[in-house]
Formats: sequence, C-alpha cells, structure tokens
Amino acid sequence: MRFRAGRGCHHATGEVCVRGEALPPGQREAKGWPVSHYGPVPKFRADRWNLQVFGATATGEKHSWTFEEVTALPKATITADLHCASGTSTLGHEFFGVPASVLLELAPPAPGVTHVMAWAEYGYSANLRLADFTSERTLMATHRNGESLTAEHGFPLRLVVPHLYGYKGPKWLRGIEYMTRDRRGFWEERGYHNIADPWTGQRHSYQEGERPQG
Ligand SMILES: Nc1nc2c(c(=O)[nH]1)N[C@H]1C(S)=C(S)[C@@H](COP(=O)(O)O)O[C@H]1N2
Ligand SMILES: [Mo]
Repeated sequence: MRFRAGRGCHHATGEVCVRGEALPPGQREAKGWPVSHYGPVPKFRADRWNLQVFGATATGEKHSWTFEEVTALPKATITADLHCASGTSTLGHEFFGVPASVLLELAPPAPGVTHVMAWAEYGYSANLRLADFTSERTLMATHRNGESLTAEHGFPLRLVVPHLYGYKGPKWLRGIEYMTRDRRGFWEERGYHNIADPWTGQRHSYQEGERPQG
C-alpha cells in the first residue's frame, strides 16, 4: 500500500475521507494519461455545439448555452484523480472549468429531482444521484493542467466527478437532464455499477445488492 500525504477522497456529501491511500482498492497507476472510451472521437463544430439543461427544470424550460457562452461562465480549478473501473488510475490532474454548482444556480432543478443524466455526443450517458452532481468538486472541465482539453480527452467539455469511477464522467458533454427517478446510463445498462464508488469497489451491477446504496 502506498501513501501520499494530502490526498484523500471526497464523498458526495463533501465530507473528506480519513483514508490516506493514493489509490482505491484494486487500482494501479497508469503512466501518462491513456485515452479510454467507447466509439469514435467526435469532431467539434462551434456553430453546431451547445450545452443543454433539460428535463425537470424549476421553470419547466430547457436552458441552452453556446460554446462562447460557456467560455464566459464562472470557472474553478480542482485537483482530481481518474479511476477507470477496469483497474487503472491516473493521478493529480488539475482540471479547470465550470463547477456543477454554477449550472445548478443558472438552471435550477425542480423540487422533485433526485438524479441527473449526463449526456455526451453519440448518445453516451451516465446517470448520477443529484448529490453526486451537486458535490462541490463536480466540474465541467474545459482545461487540464493549464491546457485546453485534447479531442481525445473530451474537448470542448467533459464532466469530472472525482469521487466516482471514470465512466460517470462523460467526455464531449452536451447535456444535463434532470430526472425525478433514476434511470441507467450507457455503462450502467451494460453491467456496470449504478453508483460507482471506487473506494468501496462498486464496479459491477451484480454488486448492487451488497452494500447500502447511500
Ligand atoms: N463520451 C464518453 N465519455 C467517456 C467514456 C466514453 O466511452 N464516452 N468513457 C468513460 C470512461 S470508462 C473512462 S475511464 C474515462 C476515461 O477518460 P480518459 O480517456 O480521459 O482517460 O472517460 C469516460 N468518459
Ligand atoms: Mo473506464
């Protein structure tokens, strides 16, 4: 077991874990920043791109931002590790972008919203409990380590949910759907765990009965 001072995970509640391990159980550190996703890398077209918030919004209306408008939104920096459920992790990314809290303020959910679906190009999706999306470290990243995201890593916008496995963070993010009940996303429908907490090893859907779902 390796230890690294100052590292720790954050639960959806924002509570800091007492664990000091660098890596969640069963993970090994990958060299560099490998690219991993299903399907092709989409081409970015600024004139066709938008970010939408839809579903059960407080006003009942759909919200939409152009790329220019997203660029002008308030930004923040977080340091985060990425943990792929297949067992590799990359550590210490500095992500810069729009905190989920900014979006929640600009486009608030209706009172009955319990979950969100994060949508990407080509229909990739990941469902999150509302508490995971509203976590203070959840961020829609435009930059990593001071540079614009590359196409392979999600340019122009990528969701980062540091306290969950990587499949909960769509690259090429295009939409947030507010939901009043849970629905499984792309990998969640294909045998991956609905919650995806790396610190308790929630990789597979068959584990879902094993622990309280928080
Ligand atoms: N749109 C989209 N986003 C995605 C995926 C995908 O297949 N499509 N794969 C996810 C998975 S399983 C992981 S581990 C991370 C990998 O991110 P990286 O390629 O930047 O390392 O992207 C996530 N985001
Ligand atoms: Mo992954």
